[in-house]
Amino acid sequence: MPQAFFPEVPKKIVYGGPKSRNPLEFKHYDADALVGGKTMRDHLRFSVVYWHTFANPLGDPFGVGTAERPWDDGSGSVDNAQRRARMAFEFIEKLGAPYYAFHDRDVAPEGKTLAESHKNLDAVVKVLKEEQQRTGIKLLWGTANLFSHPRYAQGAATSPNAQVFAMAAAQVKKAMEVTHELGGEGYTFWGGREGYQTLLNTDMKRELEHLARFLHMAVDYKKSIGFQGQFYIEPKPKEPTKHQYDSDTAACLNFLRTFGLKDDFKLNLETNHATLAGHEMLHELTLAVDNDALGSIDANTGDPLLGWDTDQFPTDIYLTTHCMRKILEMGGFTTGGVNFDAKVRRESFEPVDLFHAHIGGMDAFARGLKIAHAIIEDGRLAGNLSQRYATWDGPLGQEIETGKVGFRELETRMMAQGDSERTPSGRQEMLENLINEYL
Ligand code: XLS
Ligand code: NI
Ligand code: NI
Repeated sequence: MPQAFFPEVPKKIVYGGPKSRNPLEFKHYDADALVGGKTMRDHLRFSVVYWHTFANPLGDPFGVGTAERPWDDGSGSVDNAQRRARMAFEFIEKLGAPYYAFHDRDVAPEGKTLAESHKNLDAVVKVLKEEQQRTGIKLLWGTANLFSHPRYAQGAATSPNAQVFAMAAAQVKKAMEVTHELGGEGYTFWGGREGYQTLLNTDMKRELEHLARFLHMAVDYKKSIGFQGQFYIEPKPKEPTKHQYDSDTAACLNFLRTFGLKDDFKLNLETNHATLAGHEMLHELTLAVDNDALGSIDANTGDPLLGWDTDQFPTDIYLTTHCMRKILEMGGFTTGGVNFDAKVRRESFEPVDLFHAHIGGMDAFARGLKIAHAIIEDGRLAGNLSQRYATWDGPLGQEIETGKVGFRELETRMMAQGDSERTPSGRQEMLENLINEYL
């Protein structure tokens, strides 16, 4: 398929180095370059999302789509979807990303019946499979869209209607099968409309139990078909519902533990969702890593002045540095990757804008990776942290941590001493400066 859809873009986006002024070259992402003995390609495992990049017309609540997508004839036909699949692979191949991700309904149109929807999906999956084989591009994860169709307006697995739950189950079953068929390394459950608008009409306890039942069914089915991919839950606090059940890392961990699902799921963390939850991405990442639950990331960013999920491409090096620092600290991705769940602005309507956006995101993460690696090698940040907790490694701290003492012993000790010593300075500004030394 030589250059059918993006004639203005070279066959391959190459690494031009930091001095390059070519918008269609990488300045920092050099796939084969080694960082700490591992290639950038393997560290970052970049993934392109089908929904925003290939299937989003760029509409907003005030206006229709603006995107010029010459490969799209607007018919919504299977034929059109197959052509879009070829285009998608031309794009990903030129970009040089090793992975992609999709929802069932991004790749193929929903039919009038479930059987027709399954058939449509199979017809496009055939093309996806061919293109994966042709290019070597792999599927990071698949998922099902359980939020666009009107039947899901009041939830899918958490619908007050058991019929809707059954439809969602059938849809996820099929989406898991095609993910398995395409060799997907994971499968994501984002809550979609699993949440509520008002508690006046909602039995929250029952809905959460249904969600858990649904996920247990998914785990059972996964085992029955021999699908080895990692399951992910993707936290998000609001939008589309006022309260989403999978609101943040802490809520997800609590849910997974309560319902005996912790061992079967990891988290797919998205920066913009962290912001909406009132957390920094670093908080979400840290909590996930601490609980052995970080699987993958949806790399994007919000706008600090806007309160919704703007899903912008990440350009902030501070953010990408923190992301990569946590990922390096956990020993790198296994099944996950840096998945660009991001869309170009409505004003950026030309196909070439899709390249600019991804090149910028990949460069921002490549720089984050190099900087994070250097900060870890430097060792001062980690050294400061262990120093700050040094008393916990001493006799008193160890007695407390190992449960050798209780309130009585501690009171006796402090009575004798009169007061505790003062904790040394937290050195926040010095540490912030340390990070900036590397930016
Ligand atoms: C929406 C979510 C969605 C998931 C996949 O906000 O980020 O795109 O990543 O369903
Ligand atoms: Ni996402
Ligand atoms: Ni999002």
